[in-house]
Amino acid sequence: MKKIFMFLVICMSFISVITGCEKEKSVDKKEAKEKVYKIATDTTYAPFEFENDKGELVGIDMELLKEIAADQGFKYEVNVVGFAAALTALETGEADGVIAGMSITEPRKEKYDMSLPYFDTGTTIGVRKDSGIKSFEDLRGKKVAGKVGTAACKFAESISEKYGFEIIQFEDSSTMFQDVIYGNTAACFEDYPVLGYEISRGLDLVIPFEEIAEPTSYGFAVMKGENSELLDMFNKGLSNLKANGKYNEIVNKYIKK
Ligand code: ASN
Repeated sequence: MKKIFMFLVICMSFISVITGCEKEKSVDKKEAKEKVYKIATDTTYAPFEFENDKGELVGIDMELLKEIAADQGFKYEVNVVGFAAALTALETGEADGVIAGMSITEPRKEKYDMSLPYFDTGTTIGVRKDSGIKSFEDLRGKKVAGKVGTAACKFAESISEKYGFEIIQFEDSSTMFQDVIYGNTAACFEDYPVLGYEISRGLDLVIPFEEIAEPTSYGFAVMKGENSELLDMFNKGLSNLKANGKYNEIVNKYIKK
């Protein structure tokens, strides 16, 4: 009899633990739908985030975020702060998430939780047509440009000693591109989808070789262990958009084959 009683007590407490958890989970979900998530992003980083002729913030990231939020039913606001500042905002809790053409890299995965990959990328360089630069070797003794905190700039740092060049850092990609056009720096290190897109819309630079350094993919980031419900919704929404054709629709709008 005593044994049966003990068994019942254990069962009851187990059930209350389970229902307790369930309750918390459903409150979390409700909160997630009511909360206005703060999403930080880069300044001009076409075709992922940039202002169109009408002054509207558009791009693959912006449209994916909009459709994912609609699909998953969450609210958000976007803060355009620049890439390094977006990461700082995430780290200080001013932002809940970052979408900014952000590469999924090993060091970042230690600090942030990153979504499923949503776009292939990798690093290349942009140079002036008349520069004669055809390889990293040709950068010896020269100044090159990189954007603060980016994977491309970290890659430049990793090979700067080997190829003997100095890196000048910029806060945003457009100023960095202009610096190469003016001839102050000999090359800029940037992601090929971004540089390629800008060249296709008239930026006066060329990509001198085909090899892509450190190929990876873009992902959405939250601080490690935080905002997991937001990351889950992003991943679920992204999968739904891939399945229902909206993902392709958005990408094809910007990248013409
Ligand atoms: N592509 C950059 C990185 O992943 C981010 C950016 O420049 N918006 O580091």
